[in-house]
Amino acid sequence: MLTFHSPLHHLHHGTELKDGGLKPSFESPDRADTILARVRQVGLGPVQEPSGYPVSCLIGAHSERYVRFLQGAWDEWRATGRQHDALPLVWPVRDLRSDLEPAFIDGKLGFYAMDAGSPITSGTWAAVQASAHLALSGIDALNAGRRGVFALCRPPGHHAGYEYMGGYCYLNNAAIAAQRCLSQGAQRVAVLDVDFHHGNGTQGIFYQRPEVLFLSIHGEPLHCYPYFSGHADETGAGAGLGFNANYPLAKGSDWAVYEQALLAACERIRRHASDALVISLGVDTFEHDPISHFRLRNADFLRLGQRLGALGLPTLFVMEGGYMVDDIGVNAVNVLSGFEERGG
Ligand code: SP5
Ligand code: ZN
Repeated sequence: MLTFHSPLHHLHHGTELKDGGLKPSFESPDRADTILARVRQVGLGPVQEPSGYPVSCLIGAHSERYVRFLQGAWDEWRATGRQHDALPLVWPVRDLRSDLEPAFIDGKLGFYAMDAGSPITSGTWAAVQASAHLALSGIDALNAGRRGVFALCRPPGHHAGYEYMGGYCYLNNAAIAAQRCLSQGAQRVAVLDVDFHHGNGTQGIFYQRPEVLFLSIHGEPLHCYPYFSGHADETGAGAGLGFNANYPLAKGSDWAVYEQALLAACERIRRHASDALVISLGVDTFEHDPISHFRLRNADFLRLGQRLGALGLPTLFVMEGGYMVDDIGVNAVNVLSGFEERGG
């Protein structure tokens, strides 16, 4: 399997508000380094750097003004004399105004963020842009005839919405990939999110669109981040009604429980008759993940990959979460190896 990777991810490493204090983020550069090392160790296949793309390839999944904000946020923040990572501190909840973009950076940060987990640092934009380019390059490789491609994205993307960052995510790499797939001629695309956390950003971006089927298997949202989306009754709206499927599972779910949801999701994908499949690949479903609550074991990730391979679709894997760095390489690459056994 072909892997796309960029060393530019190192430019992004920041802090998050956690347990009531500002701490180094769980989402760290050694995550991608460990996965890349494992890709090489097992000889998964060639590793390539991404192509360059214009900013216009990001629009559609995101608004122009949001992308412009991301590009300029660090300079605006620095211009006010601050040197620490930029983090939001006020949000336009419910009855506050959310129709006007604030002019001052502190207001903009809250306007374009869902949480205080996505710091903007001096290197964030360069890393975020490179991460999206990995996903775009992955789609181009599928169009050139590849059957499975791995975009080793970092920062991750699935919590980022049409106009907001959050949950360590800035640009929604999976959504940007699905959007490109459609613009290159695909009629229907499915995005299956297997990260422990609900893919709220991807869901929101495609909620009203029938050509993109979004499915997510995750910790049930009354108890698990992101708390405010991911329930089973969120099934799409307007023309997209029936093209969104959530499979929330109880804390502590193991492979036996997980596999049932996975089989249901696979069946739904078959019915959609998709031309291509994008997998939001989070491995924070691992039993020892420090921030998540499922109980998947190393070998279960192979089984997951086998099920995905059996769908027989051109498939782009986009890296999302996974915070047990010791095992992140083994678990992510197990999914990819399983895929190749059954479908490669
Ligand atoms: C891409 C992705 O997986 N994003 C996840 C973002 C989760 N952010 C909130 C984490 C809160 C964790 N609190 C756990 C405290 C453990 N001591
Ligand atoms: Zn996650």
